[in-house]
Amino acid sequence: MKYWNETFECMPRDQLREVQLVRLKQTVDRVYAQVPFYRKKFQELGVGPESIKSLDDIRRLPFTVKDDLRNNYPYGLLAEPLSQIARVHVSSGTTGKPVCDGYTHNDLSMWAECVARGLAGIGADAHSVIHDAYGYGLFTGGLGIHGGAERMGASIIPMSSGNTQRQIMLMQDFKATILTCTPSYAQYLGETMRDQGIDTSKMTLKAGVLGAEPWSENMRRNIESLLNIKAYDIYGMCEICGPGVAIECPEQDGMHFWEDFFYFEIIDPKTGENLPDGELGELVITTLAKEGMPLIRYRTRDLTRIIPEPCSCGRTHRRIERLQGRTDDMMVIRGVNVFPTQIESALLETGYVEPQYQLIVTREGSMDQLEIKVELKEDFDLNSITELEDLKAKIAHKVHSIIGIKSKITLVEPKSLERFEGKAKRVVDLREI
Ligand code: DLL
Repeated sequence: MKYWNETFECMPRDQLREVQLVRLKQTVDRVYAQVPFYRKKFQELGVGPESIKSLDDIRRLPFTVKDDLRNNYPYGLLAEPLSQIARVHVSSGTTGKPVCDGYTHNDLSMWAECVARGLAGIGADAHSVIHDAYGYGLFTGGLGIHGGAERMGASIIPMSSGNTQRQIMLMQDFKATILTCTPSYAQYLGETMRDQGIDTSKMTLKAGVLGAEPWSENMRRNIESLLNIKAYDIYGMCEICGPGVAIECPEQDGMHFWEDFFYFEIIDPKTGENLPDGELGELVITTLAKEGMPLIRYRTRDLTRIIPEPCSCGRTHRRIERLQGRTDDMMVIRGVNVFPTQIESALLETGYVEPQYQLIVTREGSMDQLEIKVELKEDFDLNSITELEDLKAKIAHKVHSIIGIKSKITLVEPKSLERFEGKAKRVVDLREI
């Protein structure tokens, strides 16, 4: 099965844009009539449903930001009465009042369709056994993959996160063919299997559908070789619908976003101006078919670019490039913008270290300092202090060539840094600014 829904996945682009326009108008009508927050914002700008005559008119509408969701917590942005809301999810990693979303039955169905398209695209079918190790619960990962897997008729193992030993046992016993979890957890599962002498080439596992956090191309190669799988990137967020908003196809060259359900724009995060396809900026998403909590021009804070070229897989829906990070996890060190994924990529390129690292930023006087703690590869033999210093210098040089600033490299014992079952926490910023 190459496509789950060929009619929509391969729809000619002019038709797809017609579908988008019809749905955009419906969405604007819906929020104007049913969500006082939007009506007020639209009125302040002098726009309304009649303002939308073409897709470009979307630029006349106001942005929605995360604080709007927080200020209207928990149900203020719902466009349906609570009686129509089938499920509520919450975004991960937030402190204080969370960002949440309410989904109607139709929303859950649309979400399952997004995930089913993605799973079918990477080769899943009714014979697949999907080991779903994303957390189940308020986080959208576990239940999101679950809904899509059920929709497409695969066998699902609703494992959830945690208990690594049991994960490994059940993956083998139940003959899992697809693993779904965060990239950092896939890495950890792979390392643990390697340490236990498990020959992953004898396992049934073929693919991983990994996302929920930024990861580098080098990390992908590492996971692919550890687990003997093809690893695919999947993107999404609680406010839009969890995993499946965008996902890679077998080409592994960017994530298709489902344009019949979502309208993507890229803006300059500083000025809010729209950027043309191909340029890096902040992703802004408008939902086109959501009922429970439709969002207009939602600023995701995620940084990526839209790949304008068509994909050879045949899908007409455009792609976004692997995410670079979030505007809010970008570190500014000595005035230079640095993303953890850039450092990850540099570290792995050296070939000396494991993809297990921690970035510690401090300030001495007025000078920012970056320390990179990274685990040395287990089979690496160091015979003298000179060799150790030499190795650190080589790694620091590589990192410097990519991010343009000097760092202190601290090599730590294999397996000494904390491992994560969900999203990894790599940055410790100790600066008091
Ligand atoms: O992380 C939904 C998800 C679950 C996606 C499982 C993929 C797989 P939230 O907890 O609301 O939802 O966090 C959303 O995570 O804005 C991005 O910053 C980040 N993120 C999600 N997927 C990716 C990815 C889920 N593939 C936030 N690459 C988003 C990089 C990602 N960052």
